[in-house]
Amino acid sequence: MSDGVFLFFGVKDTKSLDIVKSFTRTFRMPYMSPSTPVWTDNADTGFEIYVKPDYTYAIIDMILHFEWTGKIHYVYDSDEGLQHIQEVYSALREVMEHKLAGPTFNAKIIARRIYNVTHAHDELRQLDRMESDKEVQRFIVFDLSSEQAYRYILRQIPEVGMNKDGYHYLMATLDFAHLDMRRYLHGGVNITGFQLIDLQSPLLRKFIKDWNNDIDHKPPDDTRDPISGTTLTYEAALAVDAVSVITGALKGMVSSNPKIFQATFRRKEVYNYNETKGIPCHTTPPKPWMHGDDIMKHVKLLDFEGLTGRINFDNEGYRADYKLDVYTVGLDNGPSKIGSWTPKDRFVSSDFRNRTGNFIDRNQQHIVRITSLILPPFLMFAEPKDGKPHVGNARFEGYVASLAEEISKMHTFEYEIRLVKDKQYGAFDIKTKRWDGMVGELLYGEADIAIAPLTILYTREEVVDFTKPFMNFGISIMIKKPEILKPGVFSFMEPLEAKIWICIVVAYSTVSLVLFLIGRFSPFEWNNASAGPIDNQFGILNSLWFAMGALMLQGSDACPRSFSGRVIGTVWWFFVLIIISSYTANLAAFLTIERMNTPINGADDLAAQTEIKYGTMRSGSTFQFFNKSVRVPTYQRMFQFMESNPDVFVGSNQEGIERVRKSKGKYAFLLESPVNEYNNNKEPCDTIKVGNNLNSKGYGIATAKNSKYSDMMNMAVLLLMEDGTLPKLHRQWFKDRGVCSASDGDSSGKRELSLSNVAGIFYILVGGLAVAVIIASFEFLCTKTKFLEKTSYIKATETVTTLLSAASMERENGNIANDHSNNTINYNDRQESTFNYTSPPQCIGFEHFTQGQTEL
Ligand code: CWD
Repeated sequence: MSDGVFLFFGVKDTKSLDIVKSFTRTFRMPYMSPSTPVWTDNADTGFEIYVKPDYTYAIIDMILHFEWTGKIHYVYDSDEGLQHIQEVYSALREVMEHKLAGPTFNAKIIARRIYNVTHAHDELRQLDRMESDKEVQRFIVFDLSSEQAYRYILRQIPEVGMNKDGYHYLMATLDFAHLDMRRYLHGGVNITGFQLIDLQSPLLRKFIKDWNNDIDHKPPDDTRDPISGTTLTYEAALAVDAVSVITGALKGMVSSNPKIFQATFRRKEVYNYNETKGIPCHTTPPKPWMHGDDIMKHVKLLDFEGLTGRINFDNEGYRADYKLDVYTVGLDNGPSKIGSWTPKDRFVSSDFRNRTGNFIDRNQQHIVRITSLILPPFLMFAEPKDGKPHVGNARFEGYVASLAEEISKMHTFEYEIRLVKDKQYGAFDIKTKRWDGMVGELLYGEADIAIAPLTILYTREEVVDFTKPFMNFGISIMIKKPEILKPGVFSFMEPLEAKIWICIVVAYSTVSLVLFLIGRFSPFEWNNASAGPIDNQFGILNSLWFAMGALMLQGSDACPRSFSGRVIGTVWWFFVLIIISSYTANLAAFLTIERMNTPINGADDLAAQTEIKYGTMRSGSTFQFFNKSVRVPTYQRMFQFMESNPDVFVGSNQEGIERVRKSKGKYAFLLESPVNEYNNNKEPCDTIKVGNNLNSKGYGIATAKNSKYSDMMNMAVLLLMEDGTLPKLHRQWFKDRGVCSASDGDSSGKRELSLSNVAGIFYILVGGLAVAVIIASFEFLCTKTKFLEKTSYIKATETVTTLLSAASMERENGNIANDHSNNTINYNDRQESTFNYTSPPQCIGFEHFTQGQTEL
């Protein structure tokens, strides 16, 4: 370092790990290693760059893919190998604990270290003897530290007779295509391994051509690769790529700042911070390398195609998007590619192989494996016929089973419906770095087609192919069906809201008052004395009576005489006309339609409360929808609520629906609309869908990426949609099997009027009668007093009459002048017309008594 270095380039193993780390960290000195990455829990690496990709998870995935259940002998020869065992062991333990590879998968790792490959012979013999049972399949992983070691082991295996049927080897080499497999072609043994360099890559071919032009041509030796004819090992390719990484990073630094190294080079020496020559290790405090951080930054920015595939690094300095081709050698089969492995998609098969890794006879017609899951009415177990259980595809019925049959008829292929092992749709698990569910089965070659309510999602489309949607849907809300509202006795009041009733009362009072005032002030409301007795009909009671008559569409005998009074009458009648028509129009609907007391009418209602809990399926696109809805505050709030109450999530749709049914209205389930609508139409008819769908998505048929089935399935979906088969299947499985009638809870169900609907008007009638009787009693009491008064008045009149007749007699006798002009009598300051009293004007009532002076 004191001579001046830009970065270290060297091998690193577990023994030197701490020293290297300590140096790189203290001096901020990048360290590029072609060794297998050494993973540590300690996060403060920071200055290490690994050009060799990690393949531990590739080993795990191959074990899972071939379902190596039972003992797995893990043979290794270095500390790195030991570290891999630990990772493989803990990953498999997790897979078994969570039954991610099915309930029967059970692998037991037995570690065997070989200290010297020359002694591997004895180890292998011991291993062969251990498993003497001929029927037992022997699974062995070789994780060796050098390519020479693999070559050596491959020479030893036939010597101990372990190159025969029943042996399965997994070589953790990255140079499988370079291994000599000629002695393994006829023994029946299966050997799988990885290949880092893509031997078909044009870049590699160009590199080799250039290289061969640069060096003396040598005749091909017998270690030449049988596939490509190149002898370039992956280690050499990694060295080339490592140099490209360094030059790429330095170029990047210069292009972002052309003067970056100006102060670094002086008199052909490297200076640090313009101060020290090189980077002395003994200064206190240590002076770090001035370009260390910048070099690391530019290394991590690199992304280019190298000889070992795409080269880019993650934040910790490990290769990010690399690809390992997976090759196998089997009976009479030379090394052939069976798929590829990437850190993101994991193992993607490109060949048909059975579970133990044997090739399926290619001439034999392949039975298409359709993966799906049980979810009525998409897929259900068919009822046994005549007590006999069904076999094969007849075990299933439903939309998916019918659709699979239609497609198979169209493209004439044989198929087998299988249920997805983990009952999942398909999500990427960050922990195991694997896709689960149906997507995982397609990706890892365990199924050919997925026909199920599988949502077309961007993340899935990246790893599998989807057809056009065969059904559209949206996320919807299912709640327990609320009680039907009992009609209230005053339900005839419901057509108008309370505010309108109040306004009508206010309008009525105001109109009556204004009419009364106008009656008082308008001279035209008063009968002129010359035209008859002075009279005004619109006292307060008559005004109220007039307005009420109009409101009840009955009218009254009192009519305004003045123009102003008639204007009031006209506008009031018009008002009444509109109000009554509106009321009548609404009344029928309010009395005859049953309504429910629905507490939730949509997502906003759900989000605004916490009393009714709500949740989704724990995995699946519905969960993802809420998880990713960062732009819609309502959905974001809903997800926060669900996350803080994790018990609201359920494992399956059936569980969610059952929970809605049993939670007495305190749980709402968010699920996809077809399943929601189907279940609401099934016994016991106690759930309903509320509100609009929250989004709009489609279910598609999925196939492995670029699979031969992709186009076939897409065409089938389009054809079946166009010829009406898909709508027919939808009707058959979703609509025709419904059992709940509209009256079982449809909010628009019509029915007869019940007494309780109209009971209120009977109450009003009875109440009115009672009030009338009471008032009549008061009237009677009032008039009785009057009657008594009147009786004395009559007596007085009789006296006057007597007097008058006496006077007349006297006049006849010549005593009194004949004067009829003033034949009135004062009675308690009131003058009452006997005619008027016995025959009062209609509808005037008590008013009659208050009119003051009247002629007798
Ligand atoms: N899925 C879901 O997430 N919610 C649902 O209600 C139903 Cl029916 C299914 C799974 C989803 N379709 C997927 O593909 O993930």
